[in-house]
Amino acid sequence: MTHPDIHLDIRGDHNEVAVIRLTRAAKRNALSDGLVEALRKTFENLPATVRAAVIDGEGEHFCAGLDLSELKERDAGQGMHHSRAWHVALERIQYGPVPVVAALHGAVVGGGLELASACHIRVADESTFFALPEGSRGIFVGGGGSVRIPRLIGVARMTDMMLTGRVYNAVDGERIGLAQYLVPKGTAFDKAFELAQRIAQNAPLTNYALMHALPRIAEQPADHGFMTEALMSAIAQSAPEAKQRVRDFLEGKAGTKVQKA
Ligand code: 1HE
Repeated sequence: MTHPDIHLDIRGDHNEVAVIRLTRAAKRNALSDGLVEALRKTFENLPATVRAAVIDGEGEHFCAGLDLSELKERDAGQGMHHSRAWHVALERIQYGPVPVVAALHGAVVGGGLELASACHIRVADESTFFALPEGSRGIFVGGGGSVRIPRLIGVARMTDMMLTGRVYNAVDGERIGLAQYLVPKGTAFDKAFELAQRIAQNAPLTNYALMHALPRIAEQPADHGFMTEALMSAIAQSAPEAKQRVRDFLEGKAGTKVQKA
């Protein structure tokens, strides 16, 4: 274990799902510098069997953001390095080895929302609320929020959240795109785990393409995007596993027919 405030549990018949839990409930899972570093190390050192991950928080809240008790006077250079350390850690989640599902409940605020935004899927239970209190604390986001959050909800909504301290409840959070799933109170982890198990069954190269190629393609000019897509598509379908999966479907052995929703 890299840090007392983080717990890693490897689950599944083939040890394919990593469950990463913030265990600092007494401080609402506020992210100290040590905890941010531990998150980075955890994602850098996941066992090779892991194909998907879930991240959640112990207690009544997912995460209260930056540990404000560590917010000290920093000169510009130190402040930049502090923010960059968050960037590195959260990039290890977004562009790490496996897709990550965030199981959200209670406060998902400040750096907690930045952490959730670095994940690939967000499941919010009905108790979840989202906010960016940085505006009222006289600071700015520093954990990649200004890059990732507008891509989920748009610049106008993020500006409003920071200028006015607006809090979105779970229903509105899901409506505007802060979460992709809304589930009854207390069930976010179960849903996130179910999704992670499903994701873990995909061909690893497809998951890699979705994590590493898709967000970059979406940022490229269309003609570059089409080219990157063609390359990624050719690589994915040439993998032996892809050929086997298509053969299984054509022979009626796949068991993964698309069902009506
Ligand atoms: C904390 C923190 C924290 C709680 N840093 N200690 N984030 C914020 O501005 C959010 C600040 N927190 C809150 O608004 C509330 O704590 C909650 C809505 C999340 C939860 O409320 P509640 O009533 O359940 O708990 P509480 O009584 O406010 O807090 C319980 C304890 O956790 C208390 O410590 P105690 O020793 O008095 O028991 C709090 O001080 C402590 N605590 N949140 C440190 N954030 C990369 S840049 C990112 C920039 C940001 O994230 S800024 C936004 C920071």
